[in-house]
Amino acid sequence: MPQEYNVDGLVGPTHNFSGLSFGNIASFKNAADISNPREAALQGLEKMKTLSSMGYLQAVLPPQERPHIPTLKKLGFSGSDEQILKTVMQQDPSLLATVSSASAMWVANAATVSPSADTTDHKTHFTPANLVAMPHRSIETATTKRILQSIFSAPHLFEHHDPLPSISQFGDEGAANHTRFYNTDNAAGVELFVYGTPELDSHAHTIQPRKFPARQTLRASQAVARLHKLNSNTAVFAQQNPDAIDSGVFHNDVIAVGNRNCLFFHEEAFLNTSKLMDDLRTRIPSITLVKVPSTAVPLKDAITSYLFNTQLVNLNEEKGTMCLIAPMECMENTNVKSYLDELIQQETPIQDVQFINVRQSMKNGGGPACLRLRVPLTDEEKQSINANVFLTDALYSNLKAWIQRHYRDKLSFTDLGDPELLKECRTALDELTNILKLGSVYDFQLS
Ligand code: SUG
Repeated sequence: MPQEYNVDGLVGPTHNFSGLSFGNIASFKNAADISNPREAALQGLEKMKTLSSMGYLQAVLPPQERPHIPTLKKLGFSGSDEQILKTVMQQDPSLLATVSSASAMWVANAATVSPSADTTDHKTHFTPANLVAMPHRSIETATTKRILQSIFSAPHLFEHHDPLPSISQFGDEGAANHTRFYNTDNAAGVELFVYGTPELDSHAHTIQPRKFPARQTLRASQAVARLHKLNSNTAVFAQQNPDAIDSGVFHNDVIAVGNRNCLFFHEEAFLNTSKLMDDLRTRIPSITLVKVPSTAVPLKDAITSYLFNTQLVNLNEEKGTMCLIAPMECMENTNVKSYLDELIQQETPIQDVQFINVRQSMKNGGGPACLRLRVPLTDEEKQSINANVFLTDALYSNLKAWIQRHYRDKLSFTDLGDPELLKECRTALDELTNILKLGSVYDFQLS
């Protein structure tokens, strides 16, 4: 049986609120607020430390280089980095925000991962998400691939695919729309792929959201399942409820979370809930489906509190009990808090809730689950990894000191054009690749 690692994204030095994500309510609401990158990064690191102290296996993924000068060069800007920043700030300030986002922190969107237990070639497969729906996110993909390859480097154990073609019909948002279930008596799991639009034919009459974009397509989900060598027993597909997308559910992990043989979801999450339930029950007979009614938690409360962007983790492996790692915002929402108080008294696997503070990330629509990529690894796979990415007390202290050394405690839009910020970011990341033993993964290290 593979063991699941929570691999969290470290928040980058340019964490800011630019309102870049259409359809993500928090991102729009907090646009132009002044951010605190240092606090954001420390909150993320404390989350990792908390989970690790609770006994969960924890690792870390690095942030990316921002502002991303190579993207600006591709768009025709030239001169020194300083000149480019100045010109973009004058000519197209919103483009500067686009290339400066620290959005790579939400590593649930970094890639889809299928563990060796599920794949017919018994390798662990990675497909970096192309993130084509959002320009600021689409520039993460190439570096993400290099980082994943550098960490999971053994070719006989790990298969790294290219991102799907960068075309909206193949829009792929990675693990945020992917959940793996498994039975303790069977090493192979079942992988649920949730898509926002069928998009089988651009002229076909399909049920789609009308207001906000559906970021994941069925074609993309099917392609990832094919690349990962899953079959009809191990891959299940379901469509998101378009009305939920139009209410602000831009990824499925905003409205459902699964672990082992339990799916915790809102009743308005899926388009054809009963078919999905049947598909899952056929493949995982022991599955518990915890459906949260709108009468207990209206969709709006689920979205603002991020009740479902929680991490659902095993509490007692033998008993099959689980714990929800929830953002503080769930404690502060009356409907959600009373629902949770009742839930843990009920006969479901979910028997505990722990609240954590990731407010800086939440203000951009990224909760605890967005900040982590789940990577199940066998002992052999774990042993093959030389990068220093597994959280130990020493790595935690190193990363804390590194954040305190390099991160600003205030960032507004005008700071994004400051050439010093770019230098600070590169200096910090150069040091980080040494701490994490990653080699050269950033454009500024490769050019
Ligand atoms: O893609 N927010 C991210 C949040 C991603 C959350 N991830 C998951 N649900 N798995 C997004 O919308 C906002 C950036 C800004 O507005 O400055 C942003 O990119």
